[in-house]
Amino acid sequence: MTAEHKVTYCRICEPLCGLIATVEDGRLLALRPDKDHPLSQGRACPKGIAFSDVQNDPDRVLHPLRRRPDGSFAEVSWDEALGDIAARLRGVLDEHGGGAVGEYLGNPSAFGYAASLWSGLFMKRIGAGHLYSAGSQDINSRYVASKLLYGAATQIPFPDLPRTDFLFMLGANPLVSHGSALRVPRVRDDLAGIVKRGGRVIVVDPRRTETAAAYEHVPVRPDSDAWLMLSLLHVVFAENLEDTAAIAATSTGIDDLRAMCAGFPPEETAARTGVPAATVRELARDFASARTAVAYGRTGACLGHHGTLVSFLIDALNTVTGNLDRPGGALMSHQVIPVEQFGEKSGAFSYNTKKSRIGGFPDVFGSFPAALIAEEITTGGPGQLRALFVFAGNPVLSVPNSVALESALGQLDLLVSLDLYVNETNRHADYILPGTTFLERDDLPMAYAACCPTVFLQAAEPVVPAYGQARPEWEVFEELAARMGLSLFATGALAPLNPVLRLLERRGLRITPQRMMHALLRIGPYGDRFGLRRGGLNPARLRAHPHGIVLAEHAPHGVLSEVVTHPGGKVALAPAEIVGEVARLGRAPGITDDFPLLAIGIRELRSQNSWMHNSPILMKGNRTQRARVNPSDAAAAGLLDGAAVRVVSATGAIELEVLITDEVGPGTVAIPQGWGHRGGGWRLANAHPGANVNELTSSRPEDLEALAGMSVLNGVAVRLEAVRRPSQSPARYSASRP
Ligand SMILES: Nc1nc2c(c(=O)[nH]1)N[C@H]1C(S)=C(S)[C@@H](COP(=O)(O)OP(=O)(O)OC[C@H]3O[C@@H](n4cnc5c(=O)[nH]c(N)nc54)[C@H](O)[C@@H]3O)O[C@H]1N2
Ligand SMILES: Nc1nc2c(c(=O)[nH]1)N[C@H]1C(S)=C(S)[C@@H](COP(=O)(O)OP(=O)(O)OC[C@H]3O[C@@H](n4cnc5c(=O)[nH]c(N)nc54)[C@H](O)[C@@H]3O)O[C@H]1N2
Ligand code: SF4
Ligand SMILES: [Mo]
Repeated sequence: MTAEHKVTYCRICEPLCGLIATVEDGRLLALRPDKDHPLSQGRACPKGIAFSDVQNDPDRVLHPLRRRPDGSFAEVSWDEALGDIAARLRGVLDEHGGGAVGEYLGNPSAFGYAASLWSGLFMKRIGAGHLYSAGSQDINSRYVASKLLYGAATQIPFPDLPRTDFLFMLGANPLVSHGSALRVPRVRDDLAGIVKRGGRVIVVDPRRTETAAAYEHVPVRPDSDAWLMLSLLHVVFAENLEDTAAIAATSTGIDDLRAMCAGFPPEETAARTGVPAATVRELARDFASARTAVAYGRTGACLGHHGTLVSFLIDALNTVTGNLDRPGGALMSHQVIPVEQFGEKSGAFSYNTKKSRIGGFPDVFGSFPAALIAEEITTGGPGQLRALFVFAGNPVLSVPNSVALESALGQLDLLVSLDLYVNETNRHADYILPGTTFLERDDLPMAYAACCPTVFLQAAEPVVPAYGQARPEWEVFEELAARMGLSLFATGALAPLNPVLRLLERRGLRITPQRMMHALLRIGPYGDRFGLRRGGLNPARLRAHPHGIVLAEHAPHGVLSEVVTHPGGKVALAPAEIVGEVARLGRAPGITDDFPLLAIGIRELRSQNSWMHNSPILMKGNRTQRARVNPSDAAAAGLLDGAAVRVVSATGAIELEVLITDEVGPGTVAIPQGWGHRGGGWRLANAHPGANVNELTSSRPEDLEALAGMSVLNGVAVRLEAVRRPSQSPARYSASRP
């Protein structure tokens, strides 16, 4: 057969860049960027191209696996695996109830719609008491900030990059991450465009990152952004730089916000933030007086001790300067397929409707902090976690205090993983079920695709049939429900979709995730209303435009009063939770004599969290994980460049190679995250293990962020110790240097 070229899009990270897959006989030969993609226009990053290594990886799990008593895995049939899982789950439910069952959703689950929907229905149906996700290590603080500000957690404002004159970026490194909670596949061009138009890009970051080096860098001490943002707002108010008309029209609580900021003049916060008062004053003036300006923050804003507060203050700055919901400012996220609108209606995007058994944390979308999983497994009593599904996740590397988590997993009665690999987490599972890659399934974008300055939609068909016995993950949950005699639709969770479901029923169609999404598409703002609106979107029209359809050049503005669900459609600038959090400021542990430095994470261009280190293309060049240490701190600890360092925190210690550099300031240590491979089925990754930063981070409830239960992954107090002996522990780090 001759090779075919199939249009698709990448689902590794948020830009969803267009790709062309070369396929022969149902096998992928290669991936290349799609020149005809309206947004990415021929751009894709090394990970996207290297996904062919994952698709064709000889180490990929292609059969259901059952763990043997000796820890090795044996292939079993789907029938056997699902039969046993259903029976064992039934046993746990009969003995302990749904409160003993849980699920952890990893990051890749957010890049397909079907399985997260169906697994959610399944968990709801069995009354699962434990839902967790990568969100508590990533973005839940952002959601909670939005819940407090707008009443709608999924309303995540994003910077209108093509039109802004002033981008104030805090804790994001889009030249490497390619943007997060922001869909701009050509982010490099978008940032350059701002400066070309005569605008400015400010990057607030403890590290001189790739993005910071390319633009105006404001170095900041880790975990001090709350003080910086309060000081910026302080100056705006003290110097009467606010937009009073916009404030009056769009918000409530301005007097309380002003009072909250009064105690934080930049002269008093400079010692903590490391940002000189004059710089803060100038930034505040420049931001407020720019024709248009927008503040944007991402994981560096979300993962400190005050992640919800920092995310909140970023939006508050946009609001009080009149830059929220206007061109060139922050635009409200805008969905083509109104999944989130229905989710908000059905109550799926809840906050603080229940509390975690351990720690008493508020739920975020029904989920609790993943940092608590270990203690939820090891703590007896009603609601003890006994059966856990891990879907597209590797929490043993990604969740704080991974040593505790890894040892707790062994106590579960049932651990089931749906994944592409045997990883550090599911090597402890009873069953590993082979999931499909994004090239093997249909998709429609969800979630952060709504944070796009252009209104755009692209649908993807599978470009290759599932390899081996891999199965779409949603079918696994449907099949389990069937084997347990449960209907997924009996809970009322889909009640807001009843008209859609009835429609499918009337047509005699089985309810599948795809049919549900297509129905939502058709009744959504751009849909064809099942023929009532000429030219509207429907599945056939999407198929006719495989590169996607630009529905509007610019996302809408002036929509605040429609999307904000607070009384009068007004933004709440001083909710009690935030007032309380400001009052608590400063009680976070911070540095001590024992642990005088603060550690932060690094994302790398050729990694995707923990799961692409088995790709030969990405691992080329003898990659090494290195801790970045400032020369003064290196001298104080007696470290030599290229030698090994032991990084010690109150939770644990890791060893890795040190890179002495002034890209981090004194007092800051930066360490790449996503490493620490050992014992999974990914052989190349195991040969370049690196160290797991989450052996340093804390899972103690008192160490989590208060409002969203976020893991504190940046600003972790540590000390450095020179490792004198020659590097002898290759299981911990790779000592080789390019
Ligand atoms: N210290 C520290 N820790 C962090 C962070 C940090 O900055 N510092 N970042 C955090 C962030 S932002 C995130 S998102 C989390 C990520 O945390 P996780 O989601 O727990 O971890 P990943 O490394 O993304 O692992 C994803 C898993 O999904 C599998 N997978 C990939 N694609 C598919 C698929 O299509 N189907 C199925 N079934 N499986 C698939 C991969 O093989 C891999 O095993 O880590 C967090 N942890
Ligand atoms: N190549 C690549 N791309 C990725 C990923 C990957 O692993 N590799 N992961 C994907 C995922 S899951 C996500 S969530 C996104 C994240 O997208 P981004 O948030 O843009 O990614 P990061 O590179 O983690 O950027 C966070 C920045 O915050 C800085 N920072 C750390 N602590 C602080 C602090 O206290 N204050 C301030 N102001 N800054 C701080 C860090 O130095 C870092 O530069 O990236 C995605 N894209
Ligand atoms: S930037 Fe993200 S979405 Fe685009 S090609 Fe790279 S991995 Fe894929
Ligand atoms: Mo993430």
